[in-house]
Amino acid sequence: MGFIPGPSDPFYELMQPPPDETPAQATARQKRELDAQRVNDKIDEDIKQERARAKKERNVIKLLLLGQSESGKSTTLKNFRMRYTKVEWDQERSGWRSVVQLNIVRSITTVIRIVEADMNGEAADSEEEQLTPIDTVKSEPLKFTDRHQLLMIRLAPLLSVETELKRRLGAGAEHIHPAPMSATPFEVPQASSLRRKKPTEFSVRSWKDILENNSRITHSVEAAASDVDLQTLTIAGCKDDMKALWQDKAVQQALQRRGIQLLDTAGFFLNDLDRIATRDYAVTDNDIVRARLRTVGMQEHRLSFKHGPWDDPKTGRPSGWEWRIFDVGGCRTLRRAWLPYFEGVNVIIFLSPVSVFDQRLEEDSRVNRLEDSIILWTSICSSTLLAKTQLILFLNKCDLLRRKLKRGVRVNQYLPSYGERPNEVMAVVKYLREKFKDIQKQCSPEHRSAYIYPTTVTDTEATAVTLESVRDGVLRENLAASQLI
Ligand SMILES: Nc1nc2c(ncn2[C@@H]2O[C@H](COP(=O)(O)OP(=O)(O)OP(=O)(O)O)[C@@H](O)[C@H]2O)c(=O)[nH]1
Ligand SMILES: [Mg+2]
Repeated sequence: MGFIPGPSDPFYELMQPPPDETPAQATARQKRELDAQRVNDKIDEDIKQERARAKKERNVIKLLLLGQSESGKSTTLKNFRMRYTKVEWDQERSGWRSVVQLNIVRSITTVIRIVEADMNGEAADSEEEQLTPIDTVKSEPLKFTDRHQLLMIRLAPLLSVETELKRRLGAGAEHIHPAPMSATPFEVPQASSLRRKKPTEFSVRSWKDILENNSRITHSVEAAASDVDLQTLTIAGCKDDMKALWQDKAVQQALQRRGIQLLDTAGFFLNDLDRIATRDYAVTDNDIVRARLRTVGMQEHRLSFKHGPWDDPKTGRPSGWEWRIFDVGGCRTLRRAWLPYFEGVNVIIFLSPVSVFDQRLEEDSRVNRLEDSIILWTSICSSTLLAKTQLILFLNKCDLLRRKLKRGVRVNQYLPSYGERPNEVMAVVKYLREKFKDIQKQCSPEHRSAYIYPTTVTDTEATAVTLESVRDGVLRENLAASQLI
């Protein structure tokens, strides 16, 4: 309702119609006034809605997970979900079975590819992205026998298993094998058809969707036939041969001389074959956290925390916080897609793996992974769009750093600025912590503090403690910010 001045008000005169107004002019004036009133009402309504939205959104925290590919973004998201959305987590559990199985098959095909390359005398160069020089057993001929050949022929059915698992997992599957879909797992293709260049990694647009589908399929198959699916049967049937190949001395040597540390690669489960390559394999929390499924799309997950700072105006009860966590693909070609999510983001957790100082990017083998991570961090800290965003840094994969240093890899060989500092985990983490902190201080457009955690996000117990601390820190900062609204 607009302001209507009375006769004593100075505006009263101004608001009176002209004394010589004709009836047509009066109608036109009234229409004009009505239109103006409608516009006013619309503006008032918009303002009201914007205020209500801002008030509602006071309880929403937008958190973006960033970092290069394989830095551990999705694994961090899994930790959040395992801890704070247990019901959904359990619902998706059976869907992860195919992912773990696919990870196993992928590891075995990698082993076979290496062995066959060695049998054929192919050069042992640039197989993997490791920069670690290939030294020790370079010139010794490896002793591969008919037994190895036989093992590989017996493992050939895994080819069809891989195709079928990818088909089941759905969109994004890269059909790198020429094996026809109709081939049953028991038809034995030539072992040499397993030989090929390093395959592109299987990826999906959103693992949330495919897991929902996949767990439905798994459930319905189980319910309908109360039987085990063909892929699980084939994998179980190949268990002993997979173990024999993986544990073989000549195979281990072949991997070693190509600088391949399969144990440290994403989605490694070959040491768990006894438990996983079985008909009744039950997926554990730890398996889910370790399973590798590359992200190419954006995934949004929502968590709610019961206790928020505001009372719900309807019930009078405290209304909780809602966290919207966005997980994106970290591969170089996908990074342009990050930009739209910078708008209004409250928190960024940036993951930088500390164990990658001797590795190159898979998507560009000229670029050192640690260097790439530092460049990314610098641009995030410098972004004016993110000037008010709280930055949290996870110096991740501390366990892999420990293993690498134990193997005798020297940091200063790849990072000359590391100098003569001790070649130990604590010292490396401290050095990198200072480096990232300095960049953050120098490049941030506004003053902000750095929250830095050394992490191993596959260690769910330790990560739970970190997440509690992150949660409290984020809530504290955002409470202060939202009180200003
Ligand atoms: N050993 C070890 N493995 C880790 C750690 N963090 C992540 N991983 C593993 O590394 C692999 C890659 O992790 P993801 O979380 O999928 O990486 P991402 O950053 O989401 O990668 P993209 O989706 O390609 O951007 C997975 O198999 C994880 O289990 C860690 O701290 N230690
Ligand atoms: Mg991911």
